Amino acid sequence: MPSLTPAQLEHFHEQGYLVIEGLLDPEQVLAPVIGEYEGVLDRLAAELYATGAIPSAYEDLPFEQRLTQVYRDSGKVHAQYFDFSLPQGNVQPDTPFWAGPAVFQTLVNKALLDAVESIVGPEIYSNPVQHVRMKPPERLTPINADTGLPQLGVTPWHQDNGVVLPEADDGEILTVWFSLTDASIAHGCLQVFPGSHRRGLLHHCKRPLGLSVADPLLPTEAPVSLPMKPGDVLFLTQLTCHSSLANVSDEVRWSFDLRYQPIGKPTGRPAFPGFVARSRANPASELRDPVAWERLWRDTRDRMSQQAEEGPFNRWNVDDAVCA
Ligand SMILES: O=C(O)CCC(=O)C(=O)O
Ligand SMILES: [Fe+2]
Repeated sequence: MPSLTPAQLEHFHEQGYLVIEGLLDPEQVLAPVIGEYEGVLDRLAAELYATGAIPSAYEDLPFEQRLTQVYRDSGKVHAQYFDFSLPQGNVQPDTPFWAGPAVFQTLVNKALLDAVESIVGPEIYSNPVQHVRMKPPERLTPINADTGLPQLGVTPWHQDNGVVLPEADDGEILTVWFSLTDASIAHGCLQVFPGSHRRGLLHHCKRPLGLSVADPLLPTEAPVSLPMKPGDVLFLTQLTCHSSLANVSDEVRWSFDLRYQPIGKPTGRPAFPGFVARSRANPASELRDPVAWERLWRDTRDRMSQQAEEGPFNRWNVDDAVCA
């Protein structure tokens, strides 16, 4: 059942974003995900310890401190190890990813899909552009030797439509962002430019921090910061300009960003696998098996690692004058 009220929908369509507080139950929905990732970190720490990359597996540290310490000792942010997506290039037969059952249950969570249904309609496809982002305290994050910047830090201003292919331009891909930990301003929460979705797709440039809206095109009014608690959920249109702040706290900011769209429309990233999350017209087509979901990603990894690159993944030209 669609769950957003007319007033909430109006806010979403007028402003280009909407925060629903307490949509996900932290105990019932988020705790199993956190538990699952504890096992993933355990494996990463054991692997790095076995190869001598870290001096201890830090079994006694709580999750966040352990993650930060493992990244620091190894000099590397192992983001791909935890992500439920693949890199856009150089996929290897053993490229790590994590598409576990607790993650899957979150993607098809009823309360989440009820809210999504209010915007996307009753035929809902899980778009494969999705990430877990565990952003360590910035002062403890290993530096990228090429750029001199933290290996994982602020996300620059962008529109999600800008990071996919033009095939998705006419669609309605809804971004769903939530945090498993406190995402205050100090933790590096998201920021948006309200109403920016009405300006169409803006030119993006390749920057050291990632694809970002060309500076001269950015709105000049003040952005709005969106501090959120675990269980709160943010919805963004595919054209809403957003970014995230640096994590200047002592804790990890640990978020999921998911995307949903009407079934049958291009995803903007055809190399990656999506699935039917909800279909009122054809419930039998819904994917309900977490193992089958994991297999979709494993098969994709196998295919991509055997083929020449399946690019491009976006439309932007590094030489464009507006990016100079
Ligand atoms: O979590 C972040 O820092 C950025 C998230 C983002 O850009 C998104 O969810 O689309
Ligand atoms: Fe984004």
